[in-house]
Amino acid sequence: MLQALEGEIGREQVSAANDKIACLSALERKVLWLSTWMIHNANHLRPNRDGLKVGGHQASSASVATLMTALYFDVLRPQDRVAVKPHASPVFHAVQYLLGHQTREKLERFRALGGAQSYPSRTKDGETVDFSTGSVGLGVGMTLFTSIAQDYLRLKHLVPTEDAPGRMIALAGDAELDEGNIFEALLEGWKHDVRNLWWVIDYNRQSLDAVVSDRLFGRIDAMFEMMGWRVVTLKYGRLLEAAFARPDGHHLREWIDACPNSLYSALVYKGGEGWREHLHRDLNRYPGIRAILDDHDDAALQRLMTNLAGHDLEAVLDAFHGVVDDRPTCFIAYTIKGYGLPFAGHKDNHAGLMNRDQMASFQRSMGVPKGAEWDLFAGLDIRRERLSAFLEGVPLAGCGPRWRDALRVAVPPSLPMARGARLSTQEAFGRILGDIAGTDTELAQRIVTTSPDVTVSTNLGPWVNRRGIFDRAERADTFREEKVVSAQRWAMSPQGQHIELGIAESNLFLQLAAFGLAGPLFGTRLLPIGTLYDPFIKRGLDALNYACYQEARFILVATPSGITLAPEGGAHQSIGEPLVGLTQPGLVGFEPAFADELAALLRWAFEEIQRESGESVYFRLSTRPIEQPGRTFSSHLEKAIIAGAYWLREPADQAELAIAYCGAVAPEALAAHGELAEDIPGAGLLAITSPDRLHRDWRAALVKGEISIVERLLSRLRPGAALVTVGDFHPATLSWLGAVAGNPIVPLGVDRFGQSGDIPDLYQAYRIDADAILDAAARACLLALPDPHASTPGGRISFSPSTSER
Ligand SMILES: Cc1ncc(C[n+]2csc(CCOP(=O)(O)OP(=O)(O)O)c2C)c(N)n1
Ligand SMILES: [Mg+2]
Repeated sequence: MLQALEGEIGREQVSAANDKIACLSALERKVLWLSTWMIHNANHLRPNRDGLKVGGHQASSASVATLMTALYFDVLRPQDRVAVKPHASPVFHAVQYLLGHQTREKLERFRALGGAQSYPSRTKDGETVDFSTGSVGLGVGMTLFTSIAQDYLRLKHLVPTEDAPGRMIALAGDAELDEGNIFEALLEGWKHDVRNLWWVIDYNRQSLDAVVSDRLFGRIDAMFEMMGWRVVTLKYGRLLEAAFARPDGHHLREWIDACPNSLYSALVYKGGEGWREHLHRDLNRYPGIRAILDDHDDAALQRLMTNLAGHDLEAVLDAFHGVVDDRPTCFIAYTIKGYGLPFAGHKDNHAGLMNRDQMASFQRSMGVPKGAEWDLFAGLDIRRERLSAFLEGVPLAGCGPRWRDALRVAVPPSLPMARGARLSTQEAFGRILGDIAGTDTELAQRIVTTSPDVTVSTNLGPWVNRRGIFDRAERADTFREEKVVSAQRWAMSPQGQHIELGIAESNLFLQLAAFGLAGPLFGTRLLPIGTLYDPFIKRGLDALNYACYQEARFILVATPSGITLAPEGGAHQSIGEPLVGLTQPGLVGFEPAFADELAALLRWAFEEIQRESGESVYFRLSTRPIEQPGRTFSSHLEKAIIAGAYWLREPADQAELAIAYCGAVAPEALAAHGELAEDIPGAGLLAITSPDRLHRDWRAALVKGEISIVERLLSRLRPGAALVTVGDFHPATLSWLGAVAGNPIVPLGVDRFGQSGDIPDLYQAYRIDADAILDAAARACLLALPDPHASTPGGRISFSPSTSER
């Protein structure tokens, strides 16, 4: 009786498992069909107005159809997060469509305005996307840093910890592993003992241009194991394993193992006949192999020889479900690029599109009737109701929105001002943050800082001393325990609020991206601040762009900057970075000159990064101590500083000239302005705190037909008055000011670099010192249009050029 019952239960389990496999196989087929059709529709059936290829990657998509089916319809739990290789976007959209999270309209408009995006995009596709991808390698790295963010939140109990942590999963193309950021991330992950991380490598041995080097898997394997990862290799599917088990079958295995990637790919493309010819030539002496060849017609032989585990649903499911601990795991899944499609294995298939005839025969083979191309169930040998019921039970189907709401972190009405007669903005930053660290506010609790080995030299020291370094484990500060005197106290613990990174700026930006998405990903906001040297923004520029594209919110503090770095300069001088601030969507750039400006702006930044339509904020700071204005701070002034500019020295009504300066050159601008007092008594001195905000406001106002802030400021000058702009950056940062009201302009700035020296020498050499400003003022006045209202004809004013020209 008991035995019979057990038998009954066993049979039920088997039948449930079979049912699941049947449903998943049907979905796998559908995913392949829909992704292929989506691309075909976009390229061949939609009206084309510009003659450009729409594109989409049918081969890259087919390569991951099985892996994504297994993940999305069975393995993933709501708390798991995935970065999908960019060019598998059609598969991703097809999966979402089947889960009821994507509309047919969007699929029909794949790659069109408002349609499903070419590459999965948080900002454009919305909720279904956990991580945007596009620039290969970055999405993969992003999962690693998100895992650190998850640990950070859980270990501090900033998020509920009853549920198991999510697994951060990257579905990566094998060629993505060529990107340097992967290696940088791997090493950093090892240092931080990263957990709950899966990288699933679609090992199709093809990149965009070519077939990848032979035996690369060995290198990949060793690399991950060296970093403490588990490596799970999914190589052969069940058909091949069964063939290997036959008499002489091991020769077949050895043959495939030794087969160069290009030959394997070429034979995949050629099909059964090609395999037969080669196997016959190489292994005909083995009776068992001859028997295998005899048992398989060409189609069956092609099926057998392409039966890699990455296309074997059950093998894939076993591998994924086999990992139950939190050790980072790399799955090397052998696949075929274009699997199931006519150009499978062809080395040129990356951007290949099936033509109409190929599509028609593929459609027939898929059993999808004409007109039913978008139907969820057409062509599947499974009942609609059964598949619908299965889909309803998929954990990701009914889990509600993927993005979490997170409460705002309160920001106090003002931040402590760094006091002192002479201060640099970098010093002020360190002091303000150090003061916040000493408070017990929510703001202090939610700030998390990070820096790629320049924590001390960017003045994060006072913050770190008070708030400690984050580590999954408690680690003592040995120097302190050994009573070695040091200004830096670096105890490490899960309570720490600074993430110390190795020198890899790309990691910094991915870390900021991950922490800057803590709200939507985990439901608790963090306020990340990353510091680095300004010139090294360029090192991580693509990762910065990636972070902004995902609408991650963070504060970037770049210091020191420009040639003002002076003796330490030379190779470290930054020139074009303010233009990054000006041109990078999702990032607002500021370059304050004074400590009080920075305090107002930082406070604003903590609000801004939490605003629904806010952005991340970039501060370009300096190590140059300059005399502080020692002023009382009105709310009017505060507003102007945040808006981007204010008159530090008001111009007289209808003034002839204004000097507009930004950042650390304030003393030179003030000195030049002082010298001009005699020749042009009413000249104004415009302090610019954000070329970026001014420029945006100007453009927006032009569109709306309103008066911009900068226009209003410049309207204090007479029409056609002269302008000089100056900053320790490329002159293009401010030269556009001449176009606002048609003022003749002489823009000063730096357009070469590489020289160290002290500030007076460098400012003179690069022509941004007071003399240069005076010369520029003289030239600008010569260019200025005559004042129609002037009492003397000509209206030009002149004054002596600077000492350097005298
Ligand atoms: C940083 C970057 N460089 C270049 C590209 C263009 N690109 C897109 S996919 C690809 C090849 C990817 O090959 P692989 O990762 O093996 O994916 P597969 O198509 O084989 O699945 C390249 C070079 C890119 N998207 N990002
Ligand atoms: Mg590849």
